[in-house]
Amino acid sequence: MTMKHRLLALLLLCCALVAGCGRTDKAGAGASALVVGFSQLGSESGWRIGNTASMEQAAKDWGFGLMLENANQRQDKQIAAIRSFISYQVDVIVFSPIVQTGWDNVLNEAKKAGIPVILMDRMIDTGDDTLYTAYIGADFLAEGRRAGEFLKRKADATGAEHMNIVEITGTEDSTPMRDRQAGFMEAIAGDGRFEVIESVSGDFLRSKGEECMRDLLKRYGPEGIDVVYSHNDEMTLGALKVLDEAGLKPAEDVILISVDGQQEAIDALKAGRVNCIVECTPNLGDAVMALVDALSKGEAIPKRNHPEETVFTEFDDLSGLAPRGY
Ligand code: GYE
Repeated sequence: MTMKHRLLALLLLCCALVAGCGRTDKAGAGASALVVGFSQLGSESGWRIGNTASMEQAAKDWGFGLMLENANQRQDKQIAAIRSFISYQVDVIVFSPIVQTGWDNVLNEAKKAGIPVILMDRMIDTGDDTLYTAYIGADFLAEGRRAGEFLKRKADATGAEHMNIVEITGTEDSTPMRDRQAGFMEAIAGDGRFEVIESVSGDFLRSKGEECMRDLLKRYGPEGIDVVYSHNDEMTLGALKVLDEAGLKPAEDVILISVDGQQEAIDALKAGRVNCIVECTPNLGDAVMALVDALSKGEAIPKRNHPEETVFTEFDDLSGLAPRGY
């Protein structure tokens, strides 16, 4: 960290402390100077931006100071952010690990410093479960299964005998990528109607989703792809652009299954341009801060916490759906 960064961080911390003082927090405990260090992994999607906003709002609502660092998709930056939270002795560290591996060292440092760690949104691979206090995030396996279940329902409805599926995956080695894939494969396993002809990584980015779709279409031709299963809405929106340009009718010529439920994709579903969106909620902030609050009072908290999620499909009446907010 440069001197300038250090001063800025100190200033942010002071603001956080001042903001925390004199405010009645949600739990009614009165003045609170609790500081949460939050390492966000990036701003790659509408989901991620919504998630950051949810954390900021919840910190305000609970009267906690929030030191927020955005790693712009780099694991080394996340590790550096966690180290800075340790040296500032924040009360709790919350972070959203970009990939599953490579966290043991820095988490051991947090443990030695006695700072509890909450994993938010994504999990880590570790042989030592004591390196984090709790995980809060979606059940990505269940999300993948929901995507597969929809496809079976769709195939039943159309009477299709064979479907060529291409999968556009999220960031390699990330929890949602691994488990959305595994859950989907599990749901369609043993059903001879389905063949996954290729999986390519679109890194959860709209631009890469577009690139992947262009390349897949070039290689398999418009007749060669029946289904696109995309691990998030941003990549789906990128793929939609390519299908439009190729003169194909999205959701008719090619079945589109997506994950997240951000407003732009829901609008596309309502317009008949996407077939199914598995919900993944970014609104985790309030539940995270409730865990922080419980920890600060010395209460035991559950190790795994999943929000409730649903699925939106072309078979549903979505006219009453509230604005998504992300
Ligand atoms: O689905 C995607 C984002 O980890 C659940 O990351 C999150 C995923 C989300 O970039 O849009």
